[in-house]
Amino acid sequence: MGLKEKLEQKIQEHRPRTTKLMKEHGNVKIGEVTIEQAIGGARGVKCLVTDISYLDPQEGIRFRGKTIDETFDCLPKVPGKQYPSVEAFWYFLLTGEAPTAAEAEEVIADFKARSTVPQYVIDLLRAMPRDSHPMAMFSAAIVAMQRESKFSAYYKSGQFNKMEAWKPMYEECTDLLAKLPAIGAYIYRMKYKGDQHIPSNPDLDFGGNFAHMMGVEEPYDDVARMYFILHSDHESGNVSAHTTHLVASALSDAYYSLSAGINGLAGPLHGLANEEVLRWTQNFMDKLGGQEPTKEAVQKALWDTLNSGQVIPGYGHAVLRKTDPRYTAQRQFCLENDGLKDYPLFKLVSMIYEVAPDILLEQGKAKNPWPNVDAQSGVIQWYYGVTEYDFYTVLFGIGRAIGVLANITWDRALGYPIERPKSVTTEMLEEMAAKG
Ligand code: NMX
Ligand code: MLT
Repeated sequence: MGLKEKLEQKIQEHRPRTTKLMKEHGNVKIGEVTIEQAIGGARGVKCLVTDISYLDPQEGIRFRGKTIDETFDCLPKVPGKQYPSVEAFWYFLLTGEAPTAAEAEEVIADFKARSTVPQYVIDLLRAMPRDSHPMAMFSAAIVAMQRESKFSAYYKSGQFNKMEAWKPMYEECTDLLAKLPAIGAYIYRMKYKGDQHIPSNPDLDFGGNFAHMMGVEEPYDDVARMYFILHSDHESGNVSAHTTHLVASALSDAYYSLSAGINGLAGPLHGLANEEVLRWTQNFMDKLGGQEPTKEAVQKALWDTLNSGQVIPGYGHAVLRKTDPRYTAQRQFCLENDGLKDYPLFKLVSMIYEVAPDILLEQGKAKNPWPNVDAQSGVIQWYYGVTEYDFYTVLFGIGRAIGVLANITWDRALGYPIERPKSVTTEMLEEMAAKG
């Protein structure tokens, strides 16, 4: 059974559960909202539903019920490689089942058939000022392809059927995802590699072809697979996932929705933190002027950052209350790699890990003093020669697309309505507060 047929089967099985919950248990309370939550960014308010991933504050992310290690273990690996293909993972996120090697190969072939980037996207990227941020380029490239939308064409066809709408959405999410490695690599080489480009290799999978088009040698292909899978999904409340879902809830197509989500990812409190971590460490190294970093110097630099009103990038989290297992997975990758283990930047990042939590605890503001995914990801990129850190959030964006596109396919499958929470005025809150 192909992926689309398997997905259809899963959707048919799932729909009665959602219908039953809505019809028979729609008035069961799952939480309350306080004034602090209404003003404070809806932290902890349970008002989104997804089965694709779940974030436990202590344990971290599970994809379709599996931890990071279980996820990597259950998926077929690319032959001769350490990590599974992104295509196998896409199958898993969509269906909740690990594909066989043959099923994964089918998805790889399907992605290849959809991977050509239209020339007008290249023209658009070339027309943008070369110093545009890579995330602005990435987002613009995605929204430019809206004219290809199969979902919008279906909506306009006059035959729109809510139960069938996931099909064109699935098609265009796959179309869009399959093109992202080539778009990312084009931006990278246009901006940083003298505008010299490397044509796609049709024999390679998503991660392998990305590494090839970036012009970075093995094992960067496995790094890319690991990186994209780790960054794919973090349940639905984070800014990029929530934005993508929100925009799609208006029946905007995948191009509009993903572009909007990518714009949210570009903020320094969200995905741009991976760029900020490298900017911070490079500034720190520059100030040291070639001297070995000491714990005392790191402590002083972290306090200087806090005292100047800035956050320590890569630390803290809105949900997590422990070290992010995505941080740990990447740290483990470094520790198991002889070159990386002794790499000065890795040692510095490890030293920050030793001192930053205590400093954040002493400062007493951050609810979570532990590192998140962004604190570790740049080191690996840097080690493999991708040192242009303003590109790092594009890497996050390619990964994040896998999760959010799987989510909006399911949004259409389950007929989720337009999202429209209610607002109140400050005066109303004051009245409610007075009543207690
Ligand atoms: N450095 C300094 N202050 C911090 C940090 C940090 N790393 N994390 C939280 N705080 C402060 C926060 O700014 C807030 O201060 P104030 O009361 O003055 O506004 C206070 O601690 C309470 O914030 P929290 O409730 O702990 O965190 P919140 O849920 O509001 O925000 C983040 C979560 C992730 C935005 C926040 O921890 C942060 O800014 N971290 C640094 C940026 C970062 O690493 N972002 C990447 C997150 C993961 N990702 O990839 O998206
Ligand atoms: C993410 O991966 O989206 C970040 O860790 C932020 C979040 O979950 O809020």
